[in-house]
Amino acid sequence: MEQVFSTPSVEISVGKRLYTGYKILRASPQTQQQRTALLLLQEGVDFWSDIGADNKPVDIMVDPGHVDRVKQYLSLNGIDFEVMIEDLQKEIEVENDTQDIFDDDDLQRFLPPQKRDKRQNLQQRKQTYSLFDLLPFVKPQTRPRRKPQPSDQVPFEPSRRAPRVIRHPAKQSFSSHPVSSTISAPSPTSPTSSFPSTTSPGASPCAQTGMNWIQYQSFATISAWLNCMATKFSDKMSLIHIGKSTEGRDLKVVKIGNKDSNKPSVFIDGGIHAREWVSPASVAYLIHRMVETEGEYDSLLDKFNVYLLPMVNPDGYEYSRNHDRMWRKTRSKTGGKNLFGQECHGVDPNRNFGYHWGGYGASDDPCKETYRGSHAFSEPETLAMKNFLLSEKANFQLYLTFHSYGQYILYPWGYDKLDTRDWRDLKRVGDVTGRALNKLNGVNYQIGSAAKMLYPASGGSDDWAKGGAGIKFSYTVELPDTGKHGFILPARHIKAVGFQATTVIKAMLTEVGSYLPK
Ligand code: 0X9
Ligand code: ZN
Repeated sequence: MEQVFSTPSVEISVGKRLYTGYKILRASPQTQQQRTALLLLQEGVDFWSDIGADNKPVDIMVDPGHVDRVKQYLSLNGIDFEVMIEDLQKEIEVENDTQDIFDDDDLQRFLPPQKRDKRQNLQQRKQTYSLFDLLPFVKPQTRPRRKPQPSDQVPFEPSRRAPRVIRHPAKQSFSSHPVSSTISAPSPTSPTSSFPSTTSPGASPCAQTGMNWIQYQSFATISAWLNCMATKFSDKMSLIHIGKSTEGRDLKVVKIGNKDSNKPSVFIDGGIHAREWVSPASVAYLIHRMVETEGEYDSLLDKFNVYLLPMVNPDGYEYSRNHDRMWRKTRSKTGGKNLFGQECHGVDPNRNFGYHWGGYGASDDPCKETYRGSHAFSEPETLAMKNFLLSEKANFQLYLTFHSYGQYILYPWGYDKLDTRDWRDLKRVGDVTGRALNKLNGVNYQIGSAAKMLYPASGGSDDWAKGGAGIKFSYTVELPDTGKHGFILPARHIKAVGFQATTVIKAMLTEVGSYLPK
């Protein structure tokens, strides 16, 4: 592709890379020849998804200077394509807005039916629904299990509202994209409305950290929130420091459950890839629900200990917030330089785990998005996970890692199109989870082995969890959407996607439990 691509013109404003006029094209190759043509294109253009088998569409990010030539190239090769995102920068700028929340009909689904108002004018709506209606820090109002303790600086207080019982969230999805972009909202009966201020009765005791579910949060906020939660809910959760990132950020695992280490356990992580913001947000939401929802998780927590690492790659995440929204990798120094002499930082953490490390789909070029690292577990973040999973005295039965986007439930192997010996068990649990998501959230996930369903990619955490750590049930869940927004999922969807994550964990733990000795 040398003849097509020239020096990259990178627009930067106040230390941030801009994506003005960048387009996301979805190409649908139909033949091997067309896939080969895309492979050549991959040399010079950023792909959001890898080239898979069969006729899987591929999402390509193209800068404005090359849009016409890339379109021509696709047409010349007879490859069908559509424009998924017209101007990436525009999407980035509104992604974390809470302003448009009132303009958005989707939001109506976050509200209880009596509060929905389909055709009121905006001004009226603004008056009708305060922002506090959307604040997440509501204690779902069932009876408290224990009396307030003196150590609770902000004690639980019974709601002035009638108890809300979460039963069967209505089947709802909203889709405005032809390729079934489906994100379901939580039930209208789920606790979405809130008290008018963080100091009000019923507000989360950790709301003052700034944590909420209507915006993507900084690592510092998430970290402060975790510290606060561990203090306020010390009877339910604790923090385990498992190491530090390259830039010195703490990697904190939340442990929920009791001291019985013989119990079967699950490890859940998020934020392996920096730009997949909805992943750490959803794992944080899971922690919130597991800890702050009285009763909802009691029976599962009786059987399982749950370990959660909301952000595996905090350096990359912060880099994606402050400098380059599309950053995927870690931020370690690799020693690599590109054609223009610029240093190439970072390793793809999901190519850095030590099971079939360095095989298909993992690059040895430090300047590539899928750089595997100099050796397996070269990154402090992946090494910390490995050491923890191998040394913690826990009986891990399930490994679950949240990524985005695409709406997939993937199981090993990812390194090659091969089946595990127990693939039927993995598929069964995946299928049950997919059905639960569909029933409860009205959303469709595709289920299959990673290499066959997407593309072969070696060094993934899911493969290592199974092949290296011996955890039978291992899954990568690619959260929403299916491409309308891609990685730039507006923050107003966090709660709905987080709710899907709760459905995943409940279904998986219930099913995995049925494989365990009684
Ligand atoms: O390519 C990846 O690492 C994952 N997709 S993403 O778009 N989030 O980057 C999929 C990983 C699936 N698992 C393995 N290939 N082992
Ligand atoms: Zn990912």
